Amino acid sequence: MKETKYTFCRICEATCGLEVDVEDNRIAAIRPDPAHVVSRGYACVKGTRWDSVQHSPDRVTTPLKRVGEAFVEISWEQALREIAQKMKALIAQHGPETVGHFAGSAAGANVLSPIFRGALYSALGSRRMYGTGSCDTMNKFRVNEDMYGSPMRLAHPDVDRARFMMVLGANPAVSGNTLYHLPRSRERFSEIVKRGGRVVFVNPRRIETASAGEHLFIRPDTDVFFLSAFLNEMIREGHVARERIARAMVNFETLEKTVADWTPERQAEVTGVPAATLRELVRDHARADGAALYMATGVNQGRNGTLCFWLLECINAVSGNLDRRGGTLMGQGLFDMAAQVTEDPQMMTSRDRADGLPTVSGQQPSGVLADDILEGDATPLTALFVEASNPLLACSNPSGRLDEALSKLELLVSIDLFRNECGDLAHYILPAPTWMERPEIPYALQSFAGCTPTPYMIYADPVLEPPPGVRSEWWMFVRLADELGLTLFDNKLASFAVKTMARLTYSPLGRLVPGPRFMLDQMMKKGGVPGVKEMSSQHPHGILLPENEGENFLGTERVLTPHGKVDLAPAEYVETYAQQIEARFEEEKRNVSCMKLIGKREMKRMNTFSSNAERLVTDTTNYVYMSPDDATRIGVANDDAVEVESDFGCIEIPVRVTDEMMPRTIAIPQCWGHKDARGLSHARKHPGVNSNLLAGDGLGNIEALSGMSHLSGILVDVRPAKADVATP
Ligand SMILES: Nc1nc2c(c(=O)[nH]1)N[C@H]1C(S)=C(S)[C@@H](COP(=O)(O)OP(=O)(O)OC[C@H]3O[C@@H](n4cnc5c(=O)[nH]c(N)nc54)[C@H](O)[C@@H]3O)O[C@H]1N2
Ligand SMILES: Nc1nc2c(c(=O)[nH]1)N[C@H]1C(S)=C(S)[C@@H](COP(=O)(O)OP(=O)(O)OC[C@H]3O[C@@H](n4cnc5c(=O)[nH]c(N)nc54)[C@H](O)[C@@H]3O)O[C@H]1N2
Ligand code: SF4
Ligand SMILES: [Mo]
Repeated sequence: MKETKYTFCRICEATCGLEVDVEDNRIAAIRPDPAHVVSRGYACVKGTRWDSVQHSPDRVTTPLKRVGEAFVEISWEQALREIAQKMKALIAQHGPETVGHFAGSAAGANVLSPIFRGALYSALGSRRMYGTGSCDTMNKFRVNEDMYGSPMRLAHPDVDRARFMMVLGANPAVSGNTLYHLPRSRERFSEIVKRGGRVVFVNPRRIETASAGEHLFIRPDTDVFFLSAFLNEMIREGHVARERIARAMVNFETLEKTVADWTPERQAEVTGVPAATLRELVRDHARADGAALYMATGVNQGRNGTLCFWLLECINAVSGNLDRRGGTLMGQGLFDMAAQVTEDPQMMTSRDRADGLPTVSGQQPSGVLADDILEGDATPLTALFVEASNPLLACSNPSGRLDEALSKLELLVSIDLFRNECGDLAHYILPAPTWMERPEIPYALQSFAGCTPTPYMIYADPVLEPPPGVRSEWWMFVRLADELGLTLFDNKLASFAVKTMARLTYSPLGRLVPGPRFMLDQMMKKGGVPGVKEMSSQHPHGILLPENEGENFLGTERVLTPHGKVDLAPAEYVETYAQQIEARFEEEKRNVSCMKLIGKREMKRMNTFSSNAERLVTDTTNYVYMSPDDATRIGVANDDAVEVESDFGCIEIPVRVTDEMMPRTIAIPQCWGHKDARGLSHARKHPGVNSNLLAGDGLGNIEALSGMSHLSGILVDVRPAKADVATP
């Protein structure tokens, strides 16, 4: 019998509402949910064609063990027992820090997994948590901690009331936006223009979202100079909220001094943004009744991600736009996650790695993963769990060094829906449910920190029954702790309770024990919204919560710094800035005519994993995009193959010429390169090229304040390929 169910998509942070027809536990159709309280009938093709992933014949539905080159099916009991035994042996030899964990982007959508993952590793005594957070956003968490007192105290633009917005290094219409909830982004940005405001997208590529406003080219990885000059010009012109600064912020004078040398003319030498344009932007920003600057992945992945986000947040704060309607707001979620994480030393920045690199918000830099395995300091990393990730394609992998490292591990466990490239190297693959098979509320930052201009809550029951052989991630972590004899949550009673719950969950008594649904129910009720039963029966499209009117952060106990004020000039940033910025400027001037490589997200592809969806991906390869000027200079045209070479590797890839690209910049859609994917039958047919073979790893290629990998703005040489073959 066909039944229509309501849920929300968890492929990206837009979490659009979906209407799903289900028949015999299979998806018959997926449509955008017109009644969802925020997405209101918007969903993209990745969401509406999710059935192609969900029902892929390649899905792993039972634990697999590698025996030689082959994978054999084993029971959960055997898998957990053998993995725990191996872990015990390695820990006995090297200590608990020999075990690490790597969480990918899809793990971010899973609200329960981190709670139990954290409990397992804390009981184990290992802080070796890596993840794709150091490919996308660790710099932001670092800055939040230093300026506002907690990595999760994260401001978001009040898009629906702003009258000026500047967006650097993000493409929300394609990406669905990050770290705040913004479905229907193009429409909402267009509204700003209709209200008489301005929206400016600062980007080396004329992006899809730019049609909602204006576009301004900037040379990759030079935003730090642009933002310095913007801030300095703003201060010089007196567009500063003196009373707010005096009342609620510290170190304004230091900030003022730090950027004092940056004039619009000076930044123009390397950014490509004319001085007059910058002045006009500063003027309009100051005039607007509500203005917000936002930056994301493209800038985060540069060499100055932390300094850029610091300057950007300072512009928002000093101009008086932080914590006001139409500016940037600090949301309130079901509970105060930002305050709670300050009590967990693992979540606060530490520098206890031997190489001095920081652990930010609980994550060590993924760019040193290969080093930690191949060259390990006191404790070599010999065992790694990879949850919802495909680091071989997603992370910097200079000339395949990460492949070499992962294949040297004594124990590699992939927790995934599929046998991806990392799974091919794994000793065990543990199959997990898809988001359609989990009960859930939206991403932690939305639900627990209120990062959304439209406060709302939604809960979705599973739309489908998972295959009988798959197990939830939270269950795997609890069962492993059980096998290893660890006490979870530092509390014998709580530990006993969750272990018993896990033991029973997939037994015939499973329906009687409180599971994820119960945990979510408790969280929601404590947070003052209806529980799961009422939400699923009465509010399947979500409920709107009271709007955030601002003026509820500055000067309150929600500022979690020791002095209770916003720190405009954390000492380490000022020092780093003083040490690096002039040298980087000189370097940029020297390199002004060199080519730089950036990434490009595509509508139909979610990182590495939608490439196996037949109904989504029909392109046979990825391309390198370049401007007509560059194509003429290099002497290539559409479909010609070029070699792209960096200090770290060389790839061959066909060309697409487009005036979307800023001259001297090329873009290559990342997360392709599936040629060796034995477990991904569709992706293997159109492998494309892995652009991360060109990215560097190790200490010198990591942003030292936050541990972010340098994945955008990489210097490259581009030349016609020697062989006359267009595709790799
Ligand atoms: N369709 C699709 N959606 C996705 C994903 C996907 O793979 N496909 N991935 C998801 C994930 S994991 C994330 S983290 C988010 C990311 O979402 P976003 O933060 O929006 O990231 P991108 O879409 O990569 O956009 C980054 C932009 O930065 C620009 N850029 C590159 N270098 C620079 C620079 O130095 N300066 C400036 N100013 N701009 C620069 C690029 O041209 C690009 O347009 O998207 C999520 N959503
Ligand atoms: N050059 C360059 N490189 C980049 C980027 C860039 O902009 N430029 N972006 C970076 C960013 S922001 C990110 S986040 C990474 C993305 O890197 P990853 O997070 O590694 O990539 P994904 O393809 O999203 O996820 C990988 C795996 O998660 C599995 N999966 C999906 N859902 C679930 C689930 O619910 N549970 C489990 N257990 N597994 C699941 C999929 O099957 C897939 O095999 O790439 C990074 N790499
Ligand atoms: S925009 Fe993101 S959340 Fe919305 S349907 Fe597409 S992938 Fe899903
Ligand atoms: Mo990401």
